[in-house]
Amino acid sequence: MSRYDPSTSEAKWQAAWAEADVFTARHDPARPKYYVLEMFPYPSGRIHMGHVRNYTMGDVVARYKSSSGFSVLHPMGWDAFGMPAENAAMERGGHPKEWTYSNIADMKAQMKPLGLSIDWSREFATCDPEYYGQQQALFLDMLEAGLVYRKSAQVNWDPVDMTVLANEQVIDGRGWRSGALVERRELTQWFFRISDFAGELSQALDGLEKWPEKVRLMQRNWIGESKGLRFAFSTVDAPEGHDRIEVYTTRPDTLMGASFAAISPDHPLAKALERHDPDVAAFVEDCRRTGTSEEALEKAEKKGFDTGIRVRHPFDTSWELPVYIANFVLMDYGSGAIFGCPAHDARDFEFATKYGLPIEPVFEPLDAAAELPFVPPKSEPVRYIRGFSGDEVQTGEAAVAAAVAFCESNGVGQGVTNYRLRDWGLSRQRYWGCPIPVVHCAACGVVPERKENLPVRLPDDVTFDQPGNPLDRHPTWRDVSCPSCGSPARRETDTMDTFVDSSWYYARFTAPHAPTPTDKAEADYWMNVDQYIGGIEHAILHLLYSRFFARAMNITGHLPAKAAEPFDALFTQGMVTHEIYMTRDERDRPVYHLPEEVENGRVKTTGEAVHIIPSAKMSKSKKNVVDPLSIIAEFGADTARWFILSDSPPERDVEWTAAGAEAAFKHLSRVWRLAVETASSEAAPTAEDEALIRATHRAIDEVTRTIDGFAFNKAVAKLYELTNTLARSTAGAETKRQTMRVMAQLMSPMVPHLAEEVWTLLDGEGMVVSAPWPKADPALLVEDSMTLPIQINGKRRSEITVPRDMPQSEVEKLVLSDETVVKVLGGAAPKKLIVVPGRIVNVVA
Ligand code: ANZ
Ligand code: ZN
Repeated sequence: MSRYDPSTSEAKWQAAWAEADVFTARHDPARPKYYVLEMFPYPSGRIHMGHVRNYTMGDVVARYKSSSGFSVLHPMGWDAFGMPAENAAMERGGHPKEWTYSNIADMKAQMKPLGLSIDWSREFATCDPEYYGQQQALFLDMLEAGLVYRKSAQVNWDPVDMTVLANEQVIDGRGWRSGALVERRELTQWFFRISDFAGELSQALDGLEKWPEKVRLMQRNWIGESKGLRFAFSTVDAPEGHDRIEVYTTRPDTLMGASFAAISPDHPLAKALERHDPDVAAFVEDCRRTGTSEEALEKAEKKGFDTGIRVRHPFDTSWELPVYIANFVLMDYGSGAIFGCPAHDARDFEFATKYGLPIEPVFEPLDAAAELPFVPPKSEPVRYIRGFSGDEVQTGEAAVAAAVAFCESNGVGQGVTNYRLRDWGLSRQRYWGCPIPVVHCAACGVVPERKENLPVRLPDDVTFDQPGNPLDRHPTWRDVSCPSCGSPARRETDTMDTFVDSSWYYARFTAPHAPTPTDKAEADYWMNVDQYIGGIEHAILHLLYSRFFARAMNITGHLPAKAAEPFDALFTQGMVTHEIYMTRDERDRPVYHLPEEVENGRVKTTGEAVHIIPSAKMSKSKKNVVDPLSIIAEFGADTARWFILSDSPPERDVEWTAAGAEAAFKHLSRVWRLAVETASSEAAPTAEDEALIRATHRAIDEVTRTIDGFAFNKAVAKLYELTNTLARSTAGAETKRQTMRVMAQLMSPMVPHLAEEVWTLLDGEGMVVSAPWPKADPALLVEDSMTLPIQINGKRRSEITVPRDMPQSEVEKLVLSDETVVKVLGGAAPKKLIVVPGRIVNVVA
């Protein structure tokens, strides 16, 4: 290759790597292992620049670790179940399975040219029966261990699509696809007992030091640990069996400002009242129409229904508070009942104002009169008018602690820790997911499928011409005999939430074809994932569910205890952005144009000037997308990789520009030209050799450190610098060749194809992919040397050059071995030897 020509070179090296089988992960007990994983993609059919960035980063780490002596596991798979496949089948016909596998084939073909160091022998899709069969085995083990259970729960029901919707799929009270008004329904659903692990999942976040702080914070907030008081009101005039109402409060310090109690529309007391009172029934029915999410409830107008029942205040039994049913009280948080203190809670204030309830402050600001509601941060000192401890001025935090202590010592309730995290509902009334492997038998109830009958396969012969779950109307699949008693029974037709599939795939990669979910020896060797890389959009659910599954897999014997936290280090990369090009049509509506349709600020075909909107995340709707394949076709994969690593720190957004891509290509071409020149040079060694050797070692040191620190842009910058240094250097040919070989090694994680080409040209041994990572010689890194004059008997006679930080005793030794000093002393010890640090050496002979 005399000209830099990635089009032939890249395919050639990819074939050579495959031939040499260099990316197959090997369980080698003699070597340390390194497991690097990028979040596996959903097979939408097209890879985009976000994928390119994500996989390139993982690839840099994988290649670097492999060169550094680690046995590397760098797998890839497909998060392949989910709604889009089913929607495609409904809209365009065809089968979700065909759609999915053909997309996988397409995407894999698009990924291959990137030259990623992936062990493709471990590839799987979560819709492979082999994978989901093991997921079913895992489910059965979790069922046996009590980690999964059934209960009746409120769900968002889309009456047109006949399916349950997640909260995010309900938009303004309507189904996101059908647009139908969503109903709240009570259905029996499967749940993972993740809330049992809430405390542990929250506390263990402290130990995840190699995770971004913001991700830990997001998880912590989602789990939502709070400390408060649980106590019971005694009731007046309540139906039988309801003489107590338990409440949970995080502000027991405000108890003396209580003006009402409120229960959830789903509270047992509300249900009891509903049976006899049509007004209650109507109110409760109305509440159920709003979505089930906390957010929906937060936004909805606060509504209450006065039940006529009262409760006694715990500190003054003659003080009675009315009991309302209120739409903002959730049944599955705390105890589904509250007391309201309108003076110090905005929601209670709105409620009390609406229903004419008293509003009595418990504390005031230190300096001014209180404007109600007064809701200062808990850490702020305030003046208590009606508190529980002697101190008038204290923070909310201190007052809460004092109130809990006071209540406990008076036998009114107990300090408790509560979590916002709910159990994870995994049932989906969908076809394209992992079947839940149980059977419903009239005689035996819920019966687990026998393990030897796994996988419970999805039937292929289904159609999507009717709404609802095709499994429900597939008699030969649905109707089975009970695995326990043999009488006619029905398969569970719900499938699992696709988050289940991605909650343990990292464990399966350690032994993708094992006849059990994992293989102990393999899991022991490969776990944990040393470096996980992905998008911040998965910072909450996916990571939390994975952390739960790792614990569940430990309990069920499928993962070692050390893997309770499966991801040692997490990196969340920034987005790839691009300018948006817009014109307007005759009715002033925006029209967007692809970057390739625009030149010099004008639409190529029409000459119309475009309005340029600043860079934003690449998105099809705004057409600010660049197709990785077209970039590879134009410049090669190495250019795409180099550019996407070069411009910004990996955690920040990177703006894709045509000029940037071109500059990257130019640089790589220059490196190649320099390599060709260097290879044929015959220049003799010069005085410049040492300087170039030093620069080379400094580059080794810096690139190594910056790759280790995930600062790939800095590694790239250093390689630019080394290229310039080499180009300008007048060192001899041999030294230059040595530098060029090191350059090939240092750039091989980023631009692996060009690196192989350069390495070969300069007679590197074997392929650079298998060459050990270069080591910087610490002695050559010491740039900070200094020259000290040596005075002998007051006269300057010589000098020495030493590292600036050399200890005095070492300098003395060097002085005594100086030629002139040795001559003058003639074998005798000096009378005096004084080193003035940084200045001068005095020798008295
Ligand atoms: C009395 C009170 C007075 C409260 C006050 C707040 C301010 P966090 O902190 O998010 O955990 N609450 C308790 N259970 C509830 C439920 N099932 N549905 C709706 N709200 C509920 O929230 C705890 C606070 O939210 C509790 O403290 C309770 O109101 C309310 F000035 O009790 B508080
Ligand atoms: Zn049975």
